[in-house]
Amino acid sequence: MSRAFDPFLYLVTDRDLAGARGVAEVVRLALDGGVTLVQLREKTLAHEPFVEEACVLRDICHARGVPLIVNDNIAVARQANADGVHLGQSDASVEEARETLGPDAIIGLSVESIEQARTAARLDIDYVAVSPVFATPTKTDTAAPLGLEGVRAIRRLADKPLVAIGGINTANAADVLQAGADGLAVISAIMAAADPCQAARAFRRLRSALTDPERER
Ligand code: TZP
Ligand code: MG
Repeated sequence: MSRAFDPFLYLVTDRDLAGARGVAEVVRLALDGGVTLVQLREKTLAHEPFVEEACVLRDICHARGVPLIVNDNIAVARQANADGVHLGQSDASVEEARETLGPDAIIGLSVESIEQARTAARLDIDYVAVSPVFATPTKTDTAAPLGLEGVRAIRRLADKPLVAIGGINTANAADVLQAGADGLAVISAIMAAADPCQAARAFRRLRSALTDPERER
C-alpha cells in the first residue's frame, strides 16, 4: 500500500478492552463500521506473536483497503509488511523508521507539547498525533492534556495531517474536528463498545453531518 491514507477514524487496538472477542474480531467489526486507519498497539506481547498478530490484522485491513500501522515497533512493522509505524517521543527515531521502512511507509509521531509540535514540523513524518487532548483512563501516564486550545495551537504550526488522541468520543468529536484535527484516534470508544461496528458508524455519521449537514438530520 502507498502512503495515501485517510486519518479520519483511526482505531488504536487494546487487547484488554477487546476481551474474549479478540483484537482481530473487534477490528473486523470496526472496519465494517467505517474505521479508516488501524494501529496495532501491543505493550507486552513477545516479538513472534506480535508479528503474527500484525500479519493477521494486515490482511483484515487490506481486504478493506485500510492501512495498518504498528505502534512503537519498527521491526514488527517491517516483518509484517505493515503500512507504517507510530512513534512516541521516547521511541525509536523518525529517521530510523524511515530508513528501515522506506519512503512509502506511513510514519506518525505523537507530540505532547507545542514545542514538540514545532520540532515535528521539520521531520519526515506523515501525520502528527496530539497526545493527549483530554485525560483518559485508558492511558494515565500521559503528559498534561493539551485540550482544544492545544489542538488549535498545533494546527497553526502543523502542515501535516493532525490526529487527536485521548478521551475522544462522539460527544466531543465535533469540537475536536472544529479545533482543526483531521482525524480522531480512539481506543475505548470503539474497542470497549458492545457493538464496535455501531460505535464506528456513530463517528462516521458525525463526519457526514459536519461535511454535509443536509444529509444527516
Ligand atoms: N496516547 C495518548 S492518550 C491514549 C494514548 C494511547 C489513550 C487513548 O485512549 P482512549 O480510550 O481513546 O481515551
Ligand atoms: Mg510509543
